[in-house]
Amino acid sequence: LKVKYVADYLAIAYEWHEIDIMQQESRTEAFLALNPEGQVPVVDLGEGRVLSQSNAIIQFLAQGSSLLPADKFELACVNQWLFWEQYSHEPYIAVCRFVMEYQGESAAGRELWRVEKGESALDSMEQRLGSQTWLATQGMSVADVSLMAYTRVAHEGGFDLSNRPSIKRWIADCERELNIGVYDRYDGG
Ligand SMILES: N[C@@H](CCC(=O)N[C@@H](CS)C(=O)NCC(=O)O)C(=O)O
Repeated sequence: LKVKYVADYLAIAYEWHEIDIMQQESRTEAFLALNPEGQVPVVDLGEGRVLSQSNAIIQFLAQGSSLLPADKFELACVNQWLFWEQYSHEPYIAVCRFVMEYQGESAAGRELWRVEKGESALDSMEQRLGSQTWLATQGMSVADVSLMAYTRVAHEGGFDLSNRPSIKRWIADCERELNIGVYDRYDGG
């Protein structure tokens, strides 16, 4: 969805191919030829240029736009949050959501250590967003889009945002800026 949000925001045309990982569609010969890791998202840019890793893709798409600063230090600040997302947020928030939404586990069935790390990640974001409108820079950047994607569905992984007003304010800001409805979910179309 991060990729879709960025492409739509920047009015970049694309053809969307839905891959059902639960049906092993990311394990076909054709898919593995695109990404040997067998993971979505993957972007095929043509002429043999294929990119995987969501944050690499959105950073590529956002070059030259308001979502990616030209200033070297500001760019590094964006990268700081993109790396943080992959190491300190996604493995906990997204994985807890996966086990609940896709594997049918209850909140109590989540691994405790992941829950603790996820809560800690949300606490870090709440603190940051209590003093900053956007995570990395003065305006919305790909760091916000990246972190917003799973944070806005964190409740589906058993995380409670109700006591985190700054995160809720920031999600609403991102949704408004990206023109994503509060209850708008990707429907495969
Ligand atoms: N670090 C990667 C993670 C990608 C990832 O975990 N993709 C999941 C779906 S969200 C997937 O394709 N899982 C299938 C599998 O690993 O077999 C990114 O941000 O793009």
